[in-house]
Amino acid sequence: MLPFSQKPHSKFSFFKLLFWVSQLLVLSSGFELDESLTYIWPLPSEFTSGNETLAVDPTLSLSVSGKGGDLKILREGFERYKKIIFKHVSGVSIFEKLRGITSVYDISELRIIVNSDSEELQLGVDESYTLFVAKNDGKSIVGGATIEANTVYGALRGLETFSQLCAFNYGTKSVQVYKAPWYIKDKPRFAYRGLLLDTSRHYLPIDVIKQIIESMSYAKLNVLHWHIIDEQSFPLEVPTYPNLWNGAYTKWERYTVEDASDIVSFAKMRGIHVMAEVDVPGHAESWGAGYPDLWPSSSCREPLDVSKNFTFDLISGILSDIRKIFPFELFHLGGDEVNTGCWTSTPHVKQWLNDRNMTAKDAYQYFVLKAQEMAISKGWTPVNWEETFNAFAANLNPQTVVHNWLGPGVCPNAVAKGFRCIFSNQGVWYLDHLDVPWDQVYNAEPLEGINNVSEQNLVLGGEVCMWDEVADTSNVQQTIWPRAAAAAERLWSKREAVSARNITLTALPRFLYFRCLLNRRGVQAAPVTNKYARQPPT
Ligand code: CP6
Repeated sequence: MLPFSQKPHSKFSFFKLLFWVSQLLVLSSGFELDESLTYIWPLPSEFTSGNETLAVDPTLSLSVSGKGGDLKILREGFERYKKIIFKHVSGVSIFEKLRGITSVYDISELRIIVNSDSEELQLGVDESYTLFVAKNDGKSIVGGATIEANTVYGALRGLETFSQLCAFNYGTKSVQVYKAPWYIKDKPRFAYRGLLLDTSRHYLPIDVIKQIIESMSYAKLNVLHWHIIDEQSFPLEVPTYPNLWNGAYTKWERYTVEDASDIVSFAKMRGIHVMAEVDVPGHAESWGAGYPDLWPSSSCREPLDVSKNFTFDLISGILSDIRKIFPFELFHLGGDEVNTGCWTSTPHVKQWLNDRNMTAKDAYQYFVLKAQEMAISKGWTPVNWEETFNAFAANLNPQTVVHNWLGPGVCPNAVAKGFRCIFSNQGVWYLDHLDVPWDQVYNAEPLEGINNVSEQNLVLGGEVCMWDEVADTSNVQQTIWPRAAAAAERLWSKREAVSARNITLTALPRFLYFRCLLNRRGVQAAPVTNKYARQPPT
């Protein structure tokens, strides 16, 4: 007797039966994750879910309404997310096979309502949204998927969340939403959720910066702090001072004005601000490659020469040129790690200080305040590393945003004095510190030590820092991810939700899932190294 499969024209095939039984098993088992958890990263502020599984049509269409419904940012955002959601759909799914017999998809349309037609992207822009995903029973109007947001940027956050609900089922070869119906009402905890990228220690090509921006949007990070230039290289074109980018490593490792503008508009399409940094007066040795007069002397090349008018003319020229590139209201003027010993040991600078009866510290303050005035006169709000606050808080312009890095202490002091603050404690949020495990990143709390609500409101948020001495194109994404995502949830989600006692149970499985999501989307996120998170001290 021939085995089943070799029987000619057999109607009944054992293997066909096996196939359909396996499909049934796949459909019924569906979920291998802990169903008590919500696999959305960062966790939304309010949500409810159910226990239905819905199938999403790979020809998903967009229907828009509201004043902002026709914005390009929304339409392009939808197309991007459609590619992400259906990335792994190829060949014929079980639903495709059934199509024609009956309407097999539960969700064929995504409705997006955007109330405002403003594309203005400034700090504190409304990023809230609601997302509703339910079975369309054909009668009621609530079925299907609906995002409602006040701004197009809220809609983008809603699209990200929707894309995370859409899981590819490798059994049915289709995209499904588990645990429907979903009702999500979400908004960020902090307005400023940053990532610093340093392009001076290693040059990063434009497309790599774009990939990083794209991946930031997956974690709902919203500020790229672009530390463009530093002592090692000056890769940016400044038309008014065309020799400055002689300080680039090579002429290939440079950003034209057009490149920089391209990055800013790419980020804007994803609801991401770009805050540029021109770090003065320290960290500026590379400026002198084009204009050696900026160096106090050839043996002592930074900080920039405080005694020359040329130094300030040049800074003013840089700021005027790049004001056209960077519309974000915050602008970073650095001010960290200033070795004033170079000034006092250089005769002509020493003379200049003596003539004015100034100490080296006075000169540091003079320099920082002068740079601040320039930034303010060009319509920017200045941000400075915390050393400026630590050295002369009383004289710092009250608009200044203090950027913490030297340990956890400065934000409580800064907000008590009425300054706004950004948290970046190097012990936990410096990504170049490869030995810091994910749970320490996760447990870092920007409002630690700040109990008064009006003072808490002065903390704009926080930022993880990717100093690139240790990274270039070959490993930058692996170094940023997944740990930047731990900070991203801390900055987006409610404090109660991220402060659970046992994050091994509440956050780790979700974090592992998000890391895998990054990998599926083509982001080379590194493994989570300590899966067995330590608990916060009792
Ligand atoms: N470059 C600049 C850096 C750092 C800072 N500013 C830095 C300092 C210490 C560590 C990591 C980075 N490389 N411009 C400090 C704000 Cl551990």
